[in-house]
Amino acid sequence: MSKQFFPKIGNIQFEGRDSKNPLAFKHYDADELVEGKSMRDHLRFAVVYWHTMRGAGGDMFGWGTAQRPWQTGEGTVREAVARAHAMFEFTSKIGAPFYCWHDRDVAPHGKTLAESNKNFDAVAKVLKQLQSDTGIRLLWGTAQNFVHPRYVHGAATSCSADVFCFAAAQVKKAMEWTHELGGQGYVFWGGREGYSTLLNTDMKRELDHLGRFLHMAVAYKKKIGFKGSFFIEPKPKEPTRHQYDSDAAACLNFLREYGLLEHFQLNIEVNHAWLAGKTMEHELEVAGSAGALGSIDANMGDYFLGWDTDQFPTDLYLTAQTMLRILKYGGLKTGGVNFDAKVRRESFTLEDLFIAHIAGMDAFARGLKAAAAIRKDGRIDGFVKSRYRSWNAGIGSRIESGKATFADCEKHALALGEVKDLESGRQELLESILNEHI
Ligand code: XLS
Ligand code: NI
Ligand code: NI
Repeated sequence: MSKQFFPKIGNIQFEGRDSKNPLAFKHYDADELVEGKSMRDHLRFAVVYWHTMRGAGGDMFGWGTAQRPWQTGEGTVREAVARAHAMFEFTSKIGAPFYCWHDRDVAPHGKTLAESNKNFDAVAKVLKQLQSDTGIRLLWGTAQNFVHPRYVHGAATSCSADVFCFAAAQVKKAMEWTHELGGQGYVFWGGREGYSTLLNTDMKRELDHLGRFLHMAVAYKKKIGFKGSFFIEPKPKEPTRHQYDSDAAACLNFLREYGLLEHFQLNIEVNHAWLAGKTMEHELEVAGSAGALGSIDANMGDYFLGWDTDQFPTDLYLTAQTMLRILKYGGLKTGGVNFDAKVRRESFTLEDLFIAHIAGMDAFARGLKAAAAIRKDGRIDGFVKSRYRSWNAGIGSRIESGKATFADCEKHALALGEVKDLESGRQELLESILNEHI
């Protein structure tokens, strides 16, 4: 690798739980086996281009604060190539096997679509080289269909058919490069696919267009022979007031309604779940039970702020509950734990980028170990199983198998006179068992 952007920092090592070194893992030991599989393979960590390389720490009230020597402000392909080197140096040193991008994080917008494509081609070739130099793989690619002013009314759900075509062209290109770079998946996050007021919106027509758009993507996937997974990433709002892919259940319903379910899985993001008024584990359970748990965007929100703060996930209860659901549904296959997270504006040094990822990776390692211990302990699973035992035989099993009628239920209830053996839900006990493992 040419010029180093992090010359003072070497490869981050696992030093064990007693280490006080801020630049070392205390819990994430990539080779350690959990339930017979290495942590590396369970967690499949990915670094994001957008926050980690492009985030400057600006907010509505202040300029960026982040020290990012690769951001020269030129907006050229040359700058983008240097940034690609910074990205791979960082990802190698932190020891993440994967990374993710939006097309326009990687290469600058051109004045025309043709120029944007040319810029993207030039930088994506460098990514290909860097992937082969470092062994880092692409978890997923996506198209940034929300920053440019043309997407003011949405992309696939824009009122303008011209805008739809630009969005389609961008996704087409991003899919081609995802395929060429061996991406494990491709993500659709509906940034501006929603509305601000129904007074100017034909919702049904917009949803039909989104359905068309995704069918076109499925057809193109087949055409180019891309074997990776398609993921939809739910989020209820921000930037739109109402986003169509509002939560896991809404996405699944949409996919089912438009005949797309077999082609998509979900990419569940913690902060988006919270914005939808749901827990992460709820969203994972909804996706998992539908056979559609694909990947996760790992971050968390702030309990006191109502927007996508995208903080690094450092809450052990969150990571433990997340990993419990993921293990329950057989683990991540083509998906991964993608740090769609940004350092706080106050954490502006280069070192903070490492510290934040270490904090997130260690929190997930502990969450994974806690989840495995809870499963091995078996009390929580055992409790849930036993709670439903009235369904295993007699009237319960006849209802489940579809053999019982309302009249049978009535007969059963009349014979009982009253339900006599209701049992406690034991929430506090179960929470304390969870605590034992954290
Ligand atoms: C924004 C989303 C975005 C997607 C990729 O809130 O999380 O970053 O993950 O387009
Ligand atoms: Ni995300
Ligand atoms: Ni987000």
